[in-house]
Amino acid sequence: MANPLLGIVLGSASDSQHAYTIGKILDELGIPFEVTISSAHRTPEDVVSYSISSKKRGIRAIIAVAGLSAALPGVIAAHTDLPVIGVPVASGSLGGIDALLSITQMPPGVPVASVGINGSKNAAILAARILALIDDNISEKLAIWAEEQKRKVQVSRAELQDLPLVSEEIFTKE
Ligand code: RP5
Repeated sequence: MANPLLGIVLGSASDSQHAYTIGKILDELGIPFEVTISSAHRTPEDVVSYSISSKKRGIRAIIAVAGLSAALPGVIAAHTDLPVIGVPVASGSLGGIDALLSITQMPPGVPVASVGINGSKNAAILAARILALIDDNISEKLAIWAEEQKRKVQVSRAELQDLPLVSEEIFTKE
């Protein structure tokens, strides 16, 4: 099995669904990855040691998934110069706005890229685009994947043309 190029860090086991979403896309693109759970607030030492060791172990980008005050992506970015993508999770009273602001409002010099709330699919694709810069195989798979997405939209459009329009049904009833 190939060494992982991408690290996925979840702030909690309750964020696991995002690892599945990300992992599915990475599998499709043939990108080896690893997943861990580590909390910036509950296990800060573990987050630091993971961040410091990642680059030496061959990791080339990190996706950090966290809800609520979501310090995780920022703490990781403070301890590595690898690109870090944050996924703000919709949880708690503020529905993810808290996590989105925490992840995007990093101080100058310690950047974290953020996708939208629950945007784990885009995080996977963005990470793949970063890795594609150093790996032609990933670049080719990404191009094929994008073509497939395009084809799905075109198929949906063609299928729609065969369906009766809702508005037509309404007019028929009158
Ligand atoms: C964050 O708090 C986690 O990333 C999770 O999204 C949220 C709730 O965590 P649990 O209380 O479910 O562990 O740290």
